[in-house]
Amino acid sequence: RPLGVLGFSFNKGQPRGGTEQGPRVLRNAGILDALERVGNAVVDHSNVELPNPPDEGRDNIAKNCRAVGTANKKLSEEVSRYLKKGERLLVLGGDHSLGIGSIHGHAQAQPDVVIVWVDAHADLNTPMSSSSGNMHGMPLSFLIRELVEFMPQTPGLDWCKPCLSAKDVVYIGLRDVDPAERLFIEKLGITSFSMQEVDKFGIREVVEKALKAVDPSGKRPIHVSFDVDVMDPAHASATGTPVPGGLSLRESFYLAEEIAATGRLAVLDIAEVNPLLSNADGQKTTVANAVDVTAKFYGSKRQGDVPRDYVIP
Ligand code: DIR
Ligand code: MN
Ligand code: MN
Ligand code: MN
Repeated sequence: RPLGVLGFSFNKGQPRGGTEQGPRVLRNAGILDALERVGNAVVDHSNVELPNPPDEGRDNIAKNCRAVGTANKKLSEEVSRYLKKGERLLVLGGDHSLGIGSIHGHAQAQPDVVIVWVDAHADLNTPMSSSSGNMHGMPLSFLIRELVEFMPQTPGLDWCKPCLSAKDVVYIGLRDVDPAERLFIEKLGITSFSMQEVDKFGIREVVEKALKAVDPSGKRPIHVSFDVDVMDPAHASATGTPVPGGLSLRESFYLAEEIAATGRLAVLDIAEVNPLLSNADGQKTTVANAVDVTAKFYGSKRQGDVPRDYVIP
């Protein structure tokens, strides 16, 4: 199956400029090449065309909700259209509010999708429970059916009907979770492997348990939403909300290699790369590591790869 690539050049789900440059810096770092080298038939669909939204002020508890809603509606439509054409998809963010459109679109095309949310944060706040008002901390609340009773009408997001059950979602890497998010996780019974469980079981058992929890049959399509801040700031400092104590590069690679081995990765989001933060060195390593982890999700292996057209010299 072809691998479509969609850029989502967007920053209004959080307050810092720079995430809109994620797609550009990831492409410049050779992400498409890295994917082709290991046998993927890559089709770059360029960036989702987004309207230039007017300034919204602070009239809603979910900041910039109209811009976030409009952009994500567009993303949802494109994701669903390309999946229905038979492609797999890589979505290059952009801030993590992109989870709304990417997962919504995925669920329209493949209603039995399961979500592996790989992040330091749970991104499960409702507009009311959020203390920041930043929508990159809210995407899952707009998608999970069991949360509808807690959701306000949000301008710009009326199109987004919840399409997931709590049991279709599993977290890996959590270490900065707000009180309401923790309560939702418990109330709804969302399976979660925080960094505490990564320490306790090791990444090998965590990945195995996570995939088993969300899909014991091992047959359903997988959507991985990967926030680069899940990685330790030593490996990904150019991101808006770095949190110490994260996944090592090795743990990140292992997770990606195991997901690749399932053969069921349908959509991968790479979110929250911000090339305007950190320092020159941090920017370089963050982008390089994001590219390397992405390649592992699509078949590149640490044991070594033989490129498709390789000839022994
Ligand atoms: C926090 C931070 N939980 C919030 N969320 C972040 O604003 O809701 N998500 N940084 O990636
Ligand atoms: Mn196209
Ligand atoms: Mn995060
Ligand atoms: Mn996130």
